[in-house]
Amino acid sequence: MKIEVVQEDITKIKVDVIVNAANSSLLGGSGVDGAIHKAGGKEILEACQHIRNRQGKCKTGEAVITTAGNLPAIKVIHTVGPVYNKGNKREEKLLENCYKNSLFLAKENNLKTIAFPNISTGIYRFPKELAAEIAIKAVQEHPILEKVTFVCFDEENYKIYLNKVILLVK
Ligand code: AR6
Repeated sequence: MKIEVVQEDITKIKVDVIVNAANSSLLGGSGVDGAIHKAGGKEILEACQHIRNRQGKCKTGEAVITTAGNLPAIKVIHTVGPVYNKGNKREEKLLENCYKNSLFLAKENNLKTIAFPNISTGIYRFPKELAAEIAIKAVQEHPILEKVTFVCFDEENYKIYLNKVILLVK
């Protein structure tokens, strides 16, 4: 499985599925969630509302899949990252679950290429370095797709990921 790192707006990435760092309401928010809903259009929100009506809120660490509306991707996986609070192990496990469950859901839907944002490292305040370690490890431990793209938005995350992924290749 190929792993790549780019600095981009995830709404512009052309892969089979992009992942959204959503909240448990699934009804949108700011940050990457806001950007995905804004660029993807109302079809994504309608699909999220449909899921809400069927199953209620999405628990932290879990993932659901919808259309990608007007985005270049085929699908969007919405996963709910943990809010970083005191840094107990549960937050780490929950973040790992976001990556793992998104990969499994992509595989189940016959999607081969996936792009992840840096889940929980914005409004949810997860330390970036630790979040990157968890993300890369989770992906490496589940090499079930053809390609994973880590889409970093801010310079700090981009540098952290570049360092870690390059170290990995060597
Ligand atoms: N493309 C890629 N990455 C982005 C983009 C973008 N267009 N915009 C921001 N990021 P955040 P969280 C990066 O706050 O911490 C929402 O309101 C950003 O630089 O979007 O998981 C939800 O509804 C950061 O590295 O998500 C939830 O309530 C990363 O995306 C809450 O925020 C995640 O930052 C989730 O918080």
